[in-house]
Amino acid sequence: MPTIPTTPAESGPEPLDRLPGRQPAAAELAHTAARTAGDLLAPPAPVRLDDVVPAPERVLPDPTADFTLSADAAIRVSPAGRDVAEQLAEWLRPATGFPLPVADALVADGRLVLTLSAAATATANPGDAAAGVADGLGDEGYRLDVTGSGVRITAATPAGLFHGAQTLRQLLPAAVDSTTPVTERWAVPGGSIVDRPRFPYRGAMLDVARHFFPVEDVLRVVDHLARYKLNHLHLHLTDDQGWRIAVDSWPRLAEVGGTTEVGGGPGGFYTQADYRRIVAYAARRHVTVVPEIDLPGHTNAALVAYPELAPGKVPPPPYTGTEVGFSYVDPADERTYTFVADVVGEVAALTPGPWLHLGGDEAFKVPADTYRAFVERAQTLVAATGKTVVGWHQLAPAGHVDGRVLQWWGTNGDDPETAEAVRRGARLILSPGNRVYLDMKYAADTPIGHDWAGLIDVRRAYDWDPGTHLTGVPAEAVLGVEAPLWTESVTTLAEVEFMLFPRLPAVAELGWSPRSTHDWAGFRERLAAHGPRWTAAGITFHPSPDVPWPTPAAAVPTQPTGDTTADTH
Ligand code: TNX
Repeated sequence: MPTIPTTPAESGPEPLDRLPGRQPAAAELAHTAARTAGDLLAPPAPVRLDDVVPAPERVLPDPTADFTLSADAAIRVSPAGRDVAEQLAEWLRPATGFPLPVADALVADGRLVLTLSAAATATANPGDAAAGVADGLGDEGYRLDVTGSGVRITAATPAGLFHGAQTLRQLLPAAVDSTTPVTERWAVPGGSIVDRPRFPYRGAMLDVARHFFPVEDVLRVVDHLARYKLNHLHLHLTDDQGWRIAVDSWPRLAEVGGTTEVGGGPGGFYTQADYRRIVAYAARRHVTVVPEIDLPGHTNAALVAYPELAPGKVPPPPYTGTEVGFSYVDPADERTYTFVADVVGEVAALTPGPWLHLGGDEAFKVPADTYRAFVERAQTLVAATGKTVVGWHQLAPAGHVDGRVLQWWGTNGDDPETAEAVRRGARLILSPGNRVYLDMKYAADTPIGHDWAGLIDVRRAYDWDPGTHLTGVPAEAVLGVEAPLWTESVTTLAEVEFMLFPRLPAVAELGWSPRSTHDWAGFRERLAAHGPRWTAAGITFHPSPDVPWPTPAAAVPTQPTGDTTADTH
C-alpha cells in the first residue's frame, strides 16, 4: 500500500504554492503522495468493455470484435456532432500521434472508423442506421458499438455523443492520456454499450471565494468533471473572505471585495469576460455552470465594499479567517433588495444555464421570520430573471417558487423540514456532508481538509444511495447529486485535484449509473485502472488504501505531475 512520504521527491515538485501566504508543506505533501502513487502503478491490463467509470447501463462484450485504431483512422461525423468529433480528436492525437482528421459523414469516402450520428441528422439521412437507434437514449444517452472494422457512437444529442466519446477514451489503453506520443497498440474491446444517466443533475462545486482559483484552474476542473460525465459546475462565487465576480452596477464588490482570501493571500476575481470564458469552455464540454451568490449570510466581503448594506451601516473589517455565520446584509433596508436585484440580474444575464444559486446557509444572526421573508423576496428576484432558484436546504422554510431546488448538505438523513419543502414542490440535489463533502479529509493524517462531517475515504463517498437517502423524500424528487469542494484549507490546483481524486468519480457513478450496477468490489477495481490514466494526464490524486492500485512498484516510469495546463481548445 503506498504511503505518504514526508519529504518531497528528489527531482522536486513544481512550485505549487504560487500565491504568497499559502501552505507549501501541504501542497508538497499532496503532490508527493500523488507522485508516489504514480511510481507504484504497474502497466495496466488490457481494458475490458465494462471497465468504464461511471458504470454504463448495459454492456455486451464481444471478444471476437476488438478494434485497433491505426494511423490512417478518420473520424466521420454528421454535422450536429462535429464539435464532439473535434474534441475526441484533440484527446486522442497527443498520445497516438495520429492525424485523426474529422470528416463530414455525408461527404467522406466509405472507410468508416468512428461515426458520430445525432438522430436529428440521421433522420434526414434515411440510410443511416442511427435513426431509431437513438430512440430512448434521451438527452444524454448514447450507444457505442465496437466491431473489427470500427467504432460507432450514436446519440440523440451532442451531449450524448460527448458522453459516448468519453467512454471511448476510457476504452483505449491508459497511455491515451499521455500528453506526448506513446508507442502502444491502440486496441478498443469489442461489443456494445447502451448507456443513459440515472439522474439529470450530476455536479461538483468549487469554492473560489475562500481561496481564489484562476480561470485556467477552473477550466481544468471542468475537464475533470466532463471526463466522468458530470454535467454541472457550481461556482461558489461569494463569501465572507472574497467576492469573485465583477458586477458592473456595484463595481466595488469585486474591486474591493475581491482583494482578500483565507490566510491573507491576494485573492482575485473574474471579470465578466473571464466568467463568460469559463461558461463557454464548460458548455463545449456539456457542463452547465451554476453561479452562487450566497445571501443573506456569508457576505462580509460585500459589506466591506459597500457598508451601506451592513446592519447599522457599520463597515466591518475584511475577514480572512474560517469562521462562519457572523455576517449578513441588512434585511430591513430597501437598498439591500436593489443590490440583490442588480447582482442576480447581471449574473443571470451572463449565465446561459437555467440555474441561479442563492446560497442561504448559516445566516445565524438573522431571526427565523426575518430570514424567511428575505429569502422569499430574493427568490422572487431570481425568478424574475428567468432563472430557477437553487439554494442550500436552509431555504426550506421559505415559500415555494416554481421549480425551486434545495441542495441538501446535512449529515443525518432524517430532515422533516426539507421533506416538507419537497411535499410543497421542491426538488433536491443531494450533497450529504458526511458522504460527498470533498473538503473532508480522507483519513486522520490527510495533510489538508476538515473533519467536522467525518473522514471520507472512497468507499464512504461511494456506498450510499441518493434515491433513498432522505427519509420521506421519494426518488422522483431527487434531481441528482453534487460534491462540494470548500477551500478554506485548499490553496492550489494540485490540492484541488488531490481532494477530487479519487472521490469525484465515485460521486459521478452515483449520479450516472443505474442502482443495479452499484457494487463496491467492482467499482474499486475499475477505479484502480484510472490511476495510470491520472498519472499520464498529470492529475494529482490521493493514493487511497481503499483502492487496489496496480502493483508491483516501479513498473511504470515516473510521469510528470506538474503539467496542469488546461485544454484550451
Ligand atoms: C459549511 S455547507 C458551509 C461552508 C463551509 C463548509 C466547510 C455550507 C452550505 N456551508 O460555509 O465552507 O461547511 O466544510
